[in-house]
Amino acid sequence: MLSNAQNQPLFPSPAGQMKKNSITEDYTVTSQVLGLGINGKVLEIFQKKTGDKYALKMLQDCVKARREVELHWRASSCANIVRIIDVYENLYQGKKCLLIVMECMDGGELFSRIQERGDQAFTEREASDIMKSIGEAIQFLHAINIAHRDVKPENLLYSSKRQNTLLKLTDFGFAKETTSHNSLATPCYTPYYVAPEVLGPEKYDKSCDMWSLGVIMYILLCGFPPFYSDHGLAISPGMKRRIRMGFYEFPYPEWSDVSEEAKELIKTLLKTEPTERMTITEFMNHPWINQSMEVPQTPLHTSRVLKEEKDAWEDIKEEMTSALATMRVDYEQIKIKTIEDSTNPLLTKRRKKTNN
Ligand code: I85
Repeated sequence: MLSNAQNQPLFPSPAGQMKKNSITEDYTVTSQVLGLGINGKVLEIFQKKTGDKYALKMLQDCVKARREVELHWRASSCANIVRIIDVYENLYQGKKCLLIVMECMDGGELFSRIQERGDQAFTEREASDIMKSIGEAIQFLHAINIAHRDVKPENLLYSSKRQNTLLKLTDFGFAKETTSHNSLATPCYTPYYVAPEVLGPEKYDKSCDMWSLGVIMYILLCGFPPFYSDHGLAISPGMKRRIRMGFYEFPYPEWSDVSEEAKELIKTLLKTEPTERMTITEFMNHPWINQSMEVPQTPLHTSRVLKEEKDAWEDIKEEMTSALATMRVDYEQIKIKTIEDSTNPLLTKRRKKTNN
């Protein structure tokens, strides 16, 4: 079969097969809402055969929903990504729906866990372990050329299996394939001569995930985000400016005892210029990540700050959501710019041809 450099088929068939029978034959669907996403709610359901609990995400069938299912399905074999069990294509209230059955993550969101901790302080080494788990998910995705583009606190959920609690990434609603199929599949040019900009600006989409890693790592180490708005508006002009200019600090007293290594790592993740930002491979090879046993067990202020700032948390989450939305749009525009500004000979030749 034809395949690209990553050995993925060029005409991918869905990673799994959608079921056409009614979901209610196999599962008891409850009205218990586990979470509310922007494009659908997540309900608690039980498999009839086993009585086991699962999570159900309901989406109205459309191109976007199909892309979400397809990309999530491909990513589903990663241990740090919420696993898809089944997908149903059903008619619900006269509308075609895609019903995603997922493993049920019943350990709650990442920062709720840290906030609810007792006296035992959350440490820098624990933060390193958490960042490694999230990194594993991103590494898996980037290796198969998927950018998640919505890595944020509410999409990081814990499973609460007695022995091994695992942190997993969910929601592929904004995920994007970073390889343009047509460029390699269409035999217009010998691949050796293809300029990087012709293959598409995959760097920008992936770098969005790296920025998210930087923000999450920052919050893990102190309990508040690096950028926040001045008047509690979801995203203010001032906040946008600070993000663009890369203005943030490591204030006293929360950051006083945090290692320089951790601060340096954050700085390379929060670089304003997306092309300068660290890649996932560099991140996973960084000593603060891959030698977490050497990371100091310094007690952090995180748990206390999260408790004290409980009321601000909803706003903080909203701010990260809008910052990511802005970034996705901005990177889309960089893409157009780089192609237009390109002086690559192949493109110039093409332009001359089309102008004639
Ligand atoms: N289990 N973003 C916030 C949830 N198991 N959750 C969100 N997009 C998704 C909800 C709104 C994420 O794709 C979401 C998606 C998928 C899930 C999901 C998947 C699997 C869960 C939107 C829970 C849960 C279950 C039991 C208990 C608890 C949580 O959310 C808790 F511990 F919190 F009480």
